[in-house]
Amino acid sequence: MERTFIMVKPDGVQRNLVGEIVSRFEKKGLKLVYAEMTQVTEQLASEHYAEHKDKPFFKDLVGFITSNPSFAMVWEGENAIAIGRKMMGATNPKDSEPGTIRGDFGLTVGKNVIHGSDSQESAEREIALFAGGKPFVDYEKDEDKWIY
Ligand code: RTP
Ligand code: MG
Repeated sequence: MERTFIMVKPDGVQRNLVGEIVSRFEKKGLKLVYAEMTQVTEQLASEHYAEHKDKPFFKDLVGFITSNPSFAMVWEGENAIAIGRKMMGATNPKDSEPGTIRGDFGLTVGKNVIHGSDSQESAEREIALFAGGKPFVDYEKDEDKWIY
């Protein structure tokens, strides 16, 4: 089963959106296998966003993501990566569709509430970065037979 790394960014935590976001993923039918309230360090942020290290917004991005705690999660399910990205909506909330998390709760690209892996490769890398060596909970859900 596919796994994706999803993280409520500091603005989402401060704005009390953790429960709403967890609820949306639960209701979609994905399964939570890891969750942790975490203070992202500068080193972890720089590794996580390494693909953007030469972009003009990199310093602000790292500053923002390390400014306050985030809520890191791993969700499991069929096509979890692509579905997570759809649920988040476009990077810039001005382009995110209503009904998506960024579309419903974001206004600016610098504070866009949520992160989600964008490919299989990113998901594996990000899960290892944030949750490597941490305990994952492997469990069955009865409702899965009504989802699959
Ligand atoms: P994320 O990695 O956080 O899930 O976001 P994403 O894939 O939708 O977008 P990405 O291109 O990976 O950009 C990472 C984050 O950098 C910030 N950003 N700021 N000022 C700007 O023009 C700009 N562009 C991107 C956003 O917070 C974006 O989520
Ligand atoms: Mg990205």
